[in-house]
Amino acid sequence: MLITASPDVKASEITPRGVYEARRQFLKAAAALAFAPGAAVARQALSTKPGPYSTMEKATPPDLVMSYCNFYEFGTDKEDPSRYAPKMLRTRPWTVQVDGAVKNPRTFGVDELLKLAPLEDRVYRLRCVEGWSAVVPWVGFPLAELVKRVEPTGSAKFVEFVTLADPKQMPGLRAPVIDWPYAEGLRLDEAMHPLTLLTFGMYGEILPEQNGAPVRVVVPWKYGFKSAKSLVRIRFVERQPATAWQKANPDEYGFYSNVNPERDHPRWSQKTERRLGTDGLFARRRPTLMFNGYAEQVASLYTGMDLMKQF
Ligand SMILES: Nc1nc2c(c(=O)[nH]1)N[C@H]1C(S)=C(S)[C@@H](COP(=O)(O)O)O[C@H]1N2
Ligand SMILES: [Mo]
Repeated sequence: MLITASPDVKASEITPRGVYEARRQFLKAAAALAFAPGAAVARQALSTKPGPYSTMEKATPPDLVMSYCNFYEFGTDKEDPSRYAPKMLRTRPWTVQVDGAVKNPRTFGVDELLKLAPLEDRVYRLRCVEGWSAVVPWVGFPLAELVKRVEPTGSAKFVEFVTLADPKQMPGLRAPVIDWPYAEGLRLDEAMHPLTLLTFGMYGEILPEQNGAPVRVVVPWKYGFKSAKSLVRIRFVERQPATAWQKANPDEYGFYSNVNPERDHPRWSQKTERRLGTDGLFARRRPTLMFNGYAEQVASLYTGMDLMKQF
């Protein structure tokens, strides 16, 4: 089904060196984390081309990205997703319903979706509201490629992302921390921005279950929680959709959630971060950049907005 390495270009030639090394560690880490005996260890390689906007920073070791996760459907501890998702989440068959205010509503099989546009390597920073950050080589294509094909109508102003909520596969749903399903949203222009990635893999392989298999979004200039995992529906709507964390705690989590070091979370400062793997658990923290370092690309989306109020 999935294609292996492209014949003409070697990964080592197109990928920052640190990322290439991290890729080689990926299979080893996948094997170490495979929990149930007989669980699929080898992950499928994805054929990619280098994408624009990649940071040249060193990629976070994949075993950390795969084991220190937020995916509340599998529990609230950072280790819960890697403990439960690989053996509980079934990622095939899988469909994603794309509907709402569009001319061509459609339900895609995930393998069909994956072939909609050429896959790219995008090395992005991810910044979690809890203060940690990571550098991850994601594999996907701009969400705009999908948006163009379904043709939003004039009344489409926002995009809602709805993720799987199946109590049979997701033990975390027993806890009412979130009004399940986990849902997120973007303004249409944010969804169309070339940085917004519909993501199928990381480190050159298909996504591990705990990182949002089989398909998630990655929005690198916003806090990690905007990047919804294990999508089942993408809906175009007229009004700003309610989002999971905003519903749970509107004083702490706004709709925009742009990384903004000037705007403190009510319970902590957001001025600094700790890079997973590189900085060590108790090392000095590094300054957080406005829009997570992507200001040059995205600041113009927010001209005229007060980002302290619309956080
Ligand atoms: N469905 C779903 N998506 C989710 C979450 C979640 O709990 N459920 N957590 C979010 C948060 S808070 C973060 S920081 C990122 C973490 O992605 P990663 O574990 O792949 O690094 O996923 C986001 N997407
Ligand atoms: Mo997060």
